[in-house]
Amino acid sequence: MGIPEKIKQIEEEIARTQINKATERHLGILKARLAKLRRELEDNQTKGSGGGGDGYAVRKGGDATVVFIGLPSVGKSTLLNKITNAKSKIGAYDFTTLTVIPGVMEYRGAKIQILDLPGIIAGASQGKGLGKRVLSVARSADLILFVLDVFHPEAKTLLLNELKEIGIRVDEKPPNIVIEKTSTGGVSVITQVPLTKIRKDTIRDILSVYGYHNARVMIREDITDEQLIDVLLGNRKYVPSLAVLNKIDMIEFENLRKIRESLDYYVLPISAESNRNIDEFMEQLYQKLEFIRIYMRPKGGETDYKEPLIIRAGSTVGNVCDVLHRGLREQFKYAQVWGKSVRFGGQKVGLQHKLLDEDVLTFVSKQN
Ligand SMILES: Nc1nc2c(ncn2[C@@H]2O[C@H](COP(=O)(O)OP(=O)(O)OP(=O)(O)O)[C@@H](O)[C@H]2O)c(=O)[nH]1
Ligand SMILES: [Mg+2]
Repeated sequence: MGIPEKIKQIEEEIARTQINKATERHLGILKARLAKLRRELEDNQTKGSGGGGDGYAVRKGGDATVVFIGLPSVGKSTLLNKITNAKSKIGAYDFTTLTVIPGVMEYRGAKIQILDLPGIIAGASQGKGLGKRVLSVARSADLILFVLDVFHPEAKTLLLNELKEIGIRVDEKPPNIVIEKTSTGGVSVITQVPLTKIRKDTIRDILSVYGYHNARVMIREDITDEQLIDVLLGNRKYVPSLAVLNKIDMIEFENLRKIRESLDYYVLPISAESNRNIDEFMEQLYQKLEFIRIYMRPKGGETDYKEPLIIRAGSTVGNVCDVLHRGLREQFKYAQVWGKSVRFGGQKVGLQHKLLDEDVLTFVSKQN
């Protein structure tokens, strides 16, 4: 039996099996096997096409990358053209955009790369429409923007599922699990919180599907079997998101209120065509990307407050080195920082030091 047939067999068995206490453990094993087979299939496919078959080639640029995901004709290209210098084709028919169209949104000193994609339809992750290649562009995104319209505000659920199928976890954190292989002793599971969604024997079963027969597993949060499988597969991407509801010019305010009430997720109402809420949209995009501004001060010189360096929150002095130029790390002796991240102005810090918004930074290299 080939891999696709095995996958089909397990999928059918899962569909047939009722979920209850008695079948829980068996289902866990089935899910683990299914995920493993799917990855094998994927690996074979990418090998067959020379390894480059996964995704359109787009070089990341700017200070962050945002990817537009939405059904066809919801106004993705209209929105891209509104906020960037790009001229993506707009049409009153589905699949107007056929490839990745990049644009750059300049906002508050940040250059945000925006990628407009072809529309996504149900089954895209299995290759429908322009499918998998389109979705996989989102793997490299710093933020996914769900573009919904007033006619299909519920589409986010479908889009989330398609992304999930290709290994993208939206608005989730990587599960807090550490797995260490050991040479003997079987699988020991150490939990720091009570587990309510998975049993310890299921954990052992799933691990054994992935060839772990001796291991120490440290679990620091209440996880599901799917989350454990994600960790074992190791190729999941965790990407935050924002959602807009476009074409609000086409409905009455009362209707808009009802739509928003019916959704269990937040949407920012906009109209790309009639320019409504676009400023607020750009602001929310910027906020969601969590940038911080760093002012550089040359040693013994004046701070440059005019052109701050824009980096993502959580960045270290070492990250700034990498952004500025290669070789800076090798030359690095120490840095001095003034601002919120230090206890006193001019404090000496190392490469691991985490910077905060509006810090002033001076590099001292080995030569001086
Ligand atoms: N009324 C109204 N129409 C809009 C709005 N935004 C886009 N449109 C129209 O919706 C249609 C589709 O717009 P596109 O920007 O091409 O949509 P898309 O999501 O890029 O579509 P695909 O590339 O096919 O996936 C066009 O006729 C646009 O003029 C809006 O805010 N209000
Ligand atoms: Mg388009």
